Amino acid sequence: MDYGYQRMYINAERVDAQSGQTIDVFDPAFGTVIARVPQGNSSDIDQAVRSARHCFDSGVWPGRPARERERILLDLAQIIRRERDILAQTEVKDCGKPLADALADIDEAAFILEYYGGWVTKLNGEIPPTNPEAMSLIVKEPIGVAGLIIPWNYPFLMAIQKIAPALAAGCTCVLKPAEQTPLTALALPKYLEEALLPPGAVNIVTGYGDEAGEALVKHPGVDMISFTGSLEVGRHIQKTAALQIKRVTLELGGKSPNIVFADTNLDDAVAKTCFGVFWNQGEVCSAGSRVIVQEPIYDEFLDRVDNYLSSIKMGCGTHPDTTMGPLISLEHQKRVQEHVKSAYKDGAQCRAKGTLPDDSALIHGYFVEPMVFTNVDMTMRIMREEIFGPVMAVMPFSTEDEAVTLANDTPYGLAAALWTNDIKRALAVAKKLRAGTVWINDSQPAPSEAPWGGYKQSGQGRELGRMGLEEYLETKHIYINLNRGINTPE
Ligand code: TAP
Repeated sequence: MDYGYQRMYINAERVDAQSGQTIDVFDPAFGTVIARVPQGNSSDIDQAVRSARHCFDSGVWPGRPARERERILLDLAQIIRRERDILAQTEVKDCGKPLADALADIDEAAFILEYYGGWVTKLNGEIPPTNPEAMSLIVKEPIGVAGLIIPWNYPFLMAIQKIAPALAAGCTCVLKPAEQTPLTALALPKYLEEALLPPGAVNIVTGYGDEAGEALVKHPGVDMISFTGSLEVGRHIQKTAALQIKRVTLELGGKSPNIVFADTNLDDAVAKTCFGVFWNQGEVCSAGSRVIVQEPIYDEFLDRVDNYLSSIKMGCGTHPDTTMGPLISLEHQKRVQEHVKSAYKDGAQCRAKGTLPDDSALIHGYFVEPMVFTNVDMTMRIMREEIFGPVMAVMPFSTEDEAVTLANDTPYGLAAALWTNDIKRALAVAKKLRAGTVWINDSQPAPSEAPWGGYKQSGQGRELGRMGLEEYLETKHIYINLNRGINTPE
């Protein structure tokens, strides 16, 4: 499938980059070019921010009656549901994930639009009790123009995860998709127009992070940045935005622990622990890649993981049997292979490997076989650094305290999972884990009604749920002196 040349979207027009330059987009299963998109730079970002600024400052979007804004978000959700197959197929070609996973992403994106659409008419303020001679109105207002910067592992879902709360809050926005995966974002404009979103409310600029992304962060017309991506870039963005005291929310990486106590139901624990490491090819910020297993069940746990590994079917995401696709790019494939080399060098042992696709047509795809390492300790890179690939590391523990210490021994704090049949222990350990999400007897569910975000260096702020909406809001206090009459003009 060739997607040809796809334009960016500024002020409801499809536009080229002002420089005329383009970026090639690859199908990671075959390593072939399937599309070209504009290489936007600071001039294009400036146009997009002006468009978003105008739509916001003129009140075209934030001044619209709440029920009309709600309607537009709900209509957009319906359109996305109608177009789910085509969007999911495009997502598979763009980022390699299996079709079933891409369909689930699109469905969740539609739900997120419905969820935040529902909030639009329910953003009440407060009247706190102060003194009888005054009244304080606490009102919520949109922060203004939001710059939205997203990675490549859930391209469409991440785009909607940011656009939906921004619009629900009354903000307008400029989205910069990842350079590797711009195609489903660029499919959005016709749906936005069908839902009757006004020009300028959503603008989409494709381009490189250090050019278009950097310009978005630096632009004085942008009131906040919502960023999802790596710790390194997140840190840089926070520093840059600090010069303008710009609000920044950061959803960064993780090295999530997965603690398996000996009293757990092993069938469930093994299946979901493996899922939590290997789904989406391990390209998941919350992947539970540090598996910590209590000594009495350590050997049996590993035997069962071997079986899981042999059931993984790698291949092209569009094939119905495929359960694991390629990594996103040649560069990322090399990065993951470097991590594997360093694990060997540090003395880790590869316990089991999956098998690469047997289809010769996929020889140039960016595949890396799933792997399980043992003989690891917390000094090794494999236990400390985010790999963002299908690599599991397993180590034994003895006591509950030891498990908690190992789990928290990381600068990250995005998520953690624990497996036990003892509810008292489950809650006690959950409270001690320093992570934004703790799963008890599960791994990876992230319902969009609940907040998502990290402790420590996994980020700041929250996405999803009501808290995710509040990131796009300002709070205003209006104080009324009730001792003074206010005359209503004739
Ligand atoms: P990054 O390299 O950080 O890129 C993320 C986005 O930032 C891309 O759009 C990128 O543009 C852009 N960018 C790069 N440099 C920039 C700069 N100087 N200024 C502004 N924007 C810039 O991450 P990635 O490799 O795409 O994604 C993997 C990382 O994302 C992992 O660390 C993963 O944990 C994290 N992640 C976190 C979460 C949550 S919810 N916490 C979810 C998914 C992924 P280009 O496309 O040009 O590079």
